[in-house]
Parts: sequence; structure tokens; C-alpha cells
Amino acid sequence: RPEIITFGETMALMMPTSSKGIEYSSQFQSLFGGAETNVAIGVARLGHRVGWFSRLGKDPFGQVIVKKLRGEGVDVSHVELTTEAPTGLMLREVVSGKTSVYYYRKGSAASMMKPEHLDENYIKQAKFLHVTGITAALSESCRATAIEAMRIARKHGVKVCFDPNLRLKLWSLDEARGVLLEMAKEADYFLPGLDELKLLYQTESFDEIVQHLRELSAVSIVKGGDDETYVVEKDSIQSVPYFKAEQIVDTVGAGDGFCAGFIVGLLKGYAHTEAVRLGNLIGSMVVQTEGDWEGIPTWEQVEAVLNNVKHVER
Ligand code: KDG
Repeated sequence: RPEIITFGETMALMMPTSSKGIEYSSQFQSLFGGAETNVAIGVARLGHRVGWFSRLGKDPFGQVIVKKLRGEGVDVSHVELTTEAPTGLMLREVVSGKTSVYYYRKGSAASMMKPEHLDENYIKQAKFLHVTGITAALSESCRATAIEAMRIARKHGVKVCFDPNLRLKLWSLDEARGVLLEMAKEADYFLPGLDELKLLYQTESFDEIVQHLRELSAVSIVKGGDDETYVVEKDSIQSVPYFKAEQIVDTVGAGDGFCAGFIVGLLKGYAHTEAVRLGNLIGSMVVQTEGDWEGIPTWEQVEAVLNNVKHVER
């Protein structure tokens, strides 16, 4: 029985093997990524039971994604492979330190998820449901699915974690703002980045942002401070310093690694700030490897780092 359940779109990911960028590269490495599977792989590597569900094309990319997730120990029993539509695809390049993403995902199998595909019995047995705003951006039916999944979770006392994961290539800020802020109201843990909050609340002022967050019933964990993560609760705000990464290779997936660490911390019964510290550590490890999730450590690796703090500059 998974302790954490998550769902969303995972895509094949092609990245040029050289630093010349997509236009001038003839060779690509074939990876895969999706915010929610990045979290799921993280949770599994950190030693907890996790399930991810979605729809994928019954095609080579879909098959590989399922096999790799299964190999990582993620429960994929509720993934549906369909001939109705293909697995989504994204291309990503990092040129002169700047990351660009190109999506080929309109009409993908995952974008056809519907509330009827949800299995209430599967969701209700978990302790946490992790949802991201990307799902709400994919299609009307995906949005309805995300909202319904949160409703089911709350009905059964499953704690809802919500990462807005604002992707402006998928929808306009105006549309995103209304939907994501509504979804945040349904969460127990709201896990935005500070840059996202500035856009969503249309202010640069940290104090104003904190005021908005205090109106939510969720505990808010704000990633992406200068060198700290904030924990905002009704009448307190605490900050937890980052672990410094030795080198930054690919920052995509750091937020997902953070979420995995944070939720695992909650499962272990840590205080919010301790769970954030674990999230920060995982995030700092993810950025040191290319790919979305490849750099996520196992629990043994985490313990090794924590027991030998002289390798870590805080
Ligand atoms: O958080 C990382 C994700 O953005 C990446 O894995 C791709 O899921 C993805 C998306 O939709 O952008």
C-alpha cells in the first residue's frame, strides 16, 4: 500500500549530448521526466512506498517509462497504457547555462485523463497525495481530475501536498493564477517557489506574499529564497538554510527532489523545519546531475552526507 500517491504527465525527454543546443546537435540522449514521477522516484529512493498513476501511450516511450519506474520501486499498478494517444515528449537544451524546454504534448495520452479514471480506493489508503499545477494546465479534463483527486483525498483524511509548478509555456499567467490559487486553498501543504508567488500574487513584496499565504489553511513551504527555504504558518515564519551544491549542472528537478525529501520527512514524523532541511539536502544533490531525477540520492547516501557534515557547506 503506497504511503504517498501522486499522478500527472510524464514525458520522454531528449537532450542533446553536446552543449551546442538542439539546432546544431545530431546526437541526443533519451531520458524521461515529469514533475510527479521525479517526486515519486525520490520518495522510493528514500525508502518509502509510493504510487504514481497516469495515462501513457502504448508506445516505446510509454513502455520504457513504466519499466524504469517499476525498477525504481514506484507502484505503477494504476498506470494505463493506451493506443488512443501517444506519450508526450519534451526536448531540453542547456546552452551557455540557459535552459530551454520545448513541449510536444498537446493531445498526449496523459492530457486525456478524466475524473472517471480516478480510483478512490487507491487514493484513500495513502497518507499523502501530491498534486502539481502542471496537471491542471494540461486540459480541462486533467484540471477536473486534479481537483477531484484533491477532494477525494480530503474526504478520506489523506493530506494534500500541492506544488503549483507554474509553467507559462502551458497556459497564460492570468488563467494559471485563478486556478492555482484556488487549488492552494484545498491543500494541507502548499509548496511554491518564491518567484512563482511573486507572479501569482502580483507583488514583489515578501511581506505581502506572507500575508496572502497566512490566509490559506495550508502550511506554506516557500522554496527559492536567496539561500533559504521558508516555512510560513498562521503565526510564525521560519527559515531553513540551503545546503550548498558543490557544482550546478542541471537545476530542473530540484524542486521535485525538495518535495520528495520534505514529504518523506513528514512521513518520518519530523518537525516542518527538519523536513524542509531534508528537502533542501535532496534539492542540492539533484542539481549536481544532468536529468530530472537521476541525481536523487538513496536514504543510505543521505545518511552518509548527514553523518559527515564536513563535506557540506551550509
Ligand atoms: O519539475 C520538473 C518538470 O518541469 C519536468 O520534469 C517536466 O513535468 C515537466 C513539465 O511538465 O514541465
